[in-house]
Amino acid sequence: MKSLRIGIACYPTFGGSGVMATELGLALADRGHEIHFFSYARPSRLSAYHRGVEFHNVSVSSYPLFQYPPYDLALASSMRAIMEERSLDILHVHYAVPHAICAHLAREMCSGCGARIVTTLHGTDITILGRDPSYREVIAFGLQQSDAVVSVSGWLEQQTREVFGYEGTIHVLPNFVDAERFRPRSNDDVRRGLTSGRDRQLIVHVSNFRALKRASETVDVLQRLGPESNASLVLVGDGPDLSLVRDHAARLGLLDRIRFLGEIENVEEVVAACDVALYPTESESFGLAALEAMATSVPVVTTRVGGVPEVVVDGETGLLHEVGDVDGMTASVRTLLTDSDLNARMGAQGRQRALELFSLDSLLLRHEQLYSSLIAGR
Ligand code: GMT
Repeated sequence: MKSLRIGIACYPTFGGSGVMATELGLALADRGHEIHFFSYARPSRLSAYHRGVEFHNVSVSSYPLFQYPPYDLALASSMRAIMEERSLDILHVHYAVPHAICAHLAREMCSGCGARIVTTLHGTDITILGRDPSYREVIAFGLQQSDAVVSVSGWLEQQTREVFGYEGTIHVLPNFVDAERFRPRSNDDVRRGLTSGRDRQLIVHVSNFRALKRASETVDVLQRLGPESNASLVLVGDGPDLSLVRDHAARLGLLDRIRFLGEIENVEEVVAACDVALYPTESESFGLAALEAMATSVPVVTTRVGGVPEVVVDGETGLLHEVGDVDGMTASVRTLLTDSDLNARMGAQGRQRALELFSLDSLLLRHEQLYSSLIAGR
């Protein structure tokens, strides 16, 4: 297809929406498109120079009258400037708040700019902020002004219809995974490091440690596995609840069986060195971390919430439980740590599913098709 000029706005953090936006932009650049990222800091997966990619750092000036410096206005101004200067074809924003409304404002301010606006909904922009009276109407307006609305799961599409009574088309383009990067590896070195050379099995949890991830329950599972288990817990990422998790582990006397790795760039190597991935989450529109574990052939124990069952098939690529069912999750983790045949079978089926339904290549193509159809209808 013809090379396009595409603007992408996202959050720069380790959260799934920023990761998806960045990976998509980098892959589009590799296909020959010109990509412009907008955010208040360099996205975490955009650390190196990448051909065809420019990053526009949105800085917000302070002023004595501003109790809350208006990031959204600064973002809209930056988008408008690049939209005009580079004649952007597409402005693809990830996470509705405030990005969708900024994109609309940018286009309104730019005379003669014909960029098509794509808004990808990621989860709490609909399920939490969409119900908040402070944001509800502005999100609804942002959706109406978008030329295409994308949701990362069928469940989130339904939520969007329920919360907003939205009747327009919603394109379900799920999260994807780079299956070359997230692949099974014989990671003896990493594994030896994580186990301090001892014979231990590894449970991994990767998250942004917000309350809804219920990360403390990973520690509860470790405790309930009991002293007879040789399992250790590997916690990857950072966020508001991490210190609570650490305190909880200290109270239970489990600190020596937990590795706190923080935010790291080579998540894929760590996940591939582990035996089971554990996600006790209470809300998830998709569950990118579960998909990444599946791609590395690591079976997933998680909850039956939101879009998770569209990703993890119960009894096939992992085991699903009700939120808060710590005993159930403990039993599933124990099974997957002791039954190596089952572990290998579920792991292989997980990778197979990731390749068949959620590969970077197929999702890249589907995004290109969406962009083409919008440009054709211009
Ligand atoms: O919606 C959020 O809470 C933030 C967002 C993020 O940036 O991490 O997470 C959502 O988007 C991810 C990427 O599409 C999904 O994999 C997560 O399931 C989703 N989180 C929630 O719905 C809580």
